[in-house]
Amino acid sequence: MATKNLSEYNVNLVPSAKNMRFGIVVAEWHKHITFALAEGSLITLKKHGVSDEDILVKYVPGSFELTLGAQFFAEMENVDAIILLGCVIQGETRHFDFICQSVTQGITELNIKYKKPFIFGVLTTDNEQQAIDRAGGIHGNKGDEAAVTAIKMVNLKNSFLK
Ligand code: DLZ
Repeated sequence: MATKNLSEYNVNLVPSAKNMRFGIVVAEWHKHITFALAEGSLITLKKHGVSDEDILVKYVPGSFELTLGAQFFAEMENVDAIILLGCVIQGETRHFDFICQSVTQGITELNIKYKKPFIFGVLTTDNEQQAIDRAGGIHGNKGDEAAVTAIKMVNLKNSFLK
């Protein structure tokens, strides 16, 4: 099966993000990957009209802490959506399963609890190369995809409020 390029999308289907405000939580584990994801999200948000002062970036130690970091954003900052960026690479132990399960479940619960978009920008890969390929490599950048998803979801929510 062909792998989707995470940075390719129809620009015409992305609404203007002017006046939207975003939080980004970045896990420091595998930071050569996650910082590249953050760079992708920043560039994409700005490309669609978000101003520098409307993008807040915070860091957590690992992907396991992304959920709580995002909850802090929801409770203490006035943001329309929060993008969670991490990278979990399969190792020799079952840590991978526990972290992936925790962050996936955590993000799902945050979406429901706060009724605002929390975007899953976590790479879960078998090895480091697969992660590099999706952090600005041959398969694009998951950070770009997460930013586009965040903009679309804020726009969707706003469409119900009009
Ligand atoms: C402990 C751990 C391991 C083994 N692997 C990863 C990983 O691949 N990606 C990641 O983001 N974090 C990893 N962590 C750290 C946990 O997310 C968490 O920070 C610690 O378990 C807290 O002590």
